[in-house]
Amino acid sequence: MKKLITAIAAGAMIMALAGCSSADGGTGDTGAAKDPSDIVVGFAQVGAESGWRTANTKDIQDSFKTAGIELKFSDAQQKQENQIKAIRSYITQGVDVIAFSPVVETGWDAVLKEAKDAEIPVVLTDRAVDSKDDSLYVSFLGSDFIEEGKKAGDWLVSEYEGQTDPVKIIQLEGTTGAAPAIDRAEGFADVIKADSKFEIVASQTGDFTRAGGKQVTEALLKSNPDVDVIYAHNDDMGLGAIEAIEAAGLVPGTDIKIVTVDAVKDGMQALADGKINFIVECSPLLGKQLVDIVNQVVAGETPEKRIITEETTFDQEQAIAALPTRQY
Ligand code: GZL
Repeated sequence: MKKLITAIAAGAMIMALAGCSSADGGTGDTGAAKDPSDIVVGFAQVGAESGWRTANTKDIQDSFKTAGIELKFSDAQQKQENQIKAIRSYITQGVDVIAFSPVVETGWDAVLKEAKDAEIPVVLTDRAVDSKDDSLYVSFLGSDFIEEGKKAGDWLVSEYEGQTDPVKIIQLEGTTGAAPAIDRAEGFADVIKADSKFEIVASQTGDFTRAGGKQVTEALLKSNPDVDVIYAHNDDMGLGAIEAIEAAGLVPGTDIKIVTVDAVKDGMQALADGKINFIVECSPLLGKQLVDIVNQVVAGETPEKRIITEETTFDQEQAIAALPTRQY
């Protein structure tokens, strides 16, 4: 009898030791960092609509290559249904993490719920979603677009300090429904409303493209020939506006001042040439930070919920100085 009790006790001891020997109590998930070569990430990009987007894509692809992490990549050509399709495909493939830049703010809850049910963490990069349920994504990495709009407004206020005559503004909006378009308009309006001389006489989307900026400016110049300023939500639409202003026989940067957002090389060159007057930077270089977030998530750690990128502003002198070493 004594031997039997000893044997049972020894067996129980062995079972107990086996249970606590693995950090996870035997579930297999130790929470230890996975080898980068075993990690697979699915990235659903907006498209290739602007110089900013091209730089953003390159930086993300280069960063994951350097990290030795497999990146599955899709270009949605600025269509939400294509991004949703890509996310569903990543869920089916069972990737470790999904990351994407939502082309517009709304309409994501269903597919993000599917990712959550599949226990695949989602990271938002660049643009945000308006979902009420922030458990649907682990982190947002990108700029504060309202702040960017405010910086553009602050420049305009300082540029027209002391003037009492009306200042007529055309606003070239980004993609309708996109977080940067909504927020850059909000931040800009918040600042200029302090002085009634500023008036946005027309505001229309150019969809963040150079062609869109040119087309909309051509039309709006016809109906607003005495406009003073163009506020474009990105450099590419500002560069399109330059083409339209010159085609109308006017001098961009002089007859009509232009303030834009992004600070990509082509925009900075136009600023150095005096065709754009001020640029608010919006950094596309999110790749390294996204890799860090992926490594944290895969290791079972919790990244910060909102990570705002560092960025500045440029006037003509600063653009001339920055151009030679500009990365994008
Ligand atoms: C901003 C990004 C915007 C850029 C545009 O973070 O989403 O989209 O400002 C790009 O150039 O098309």
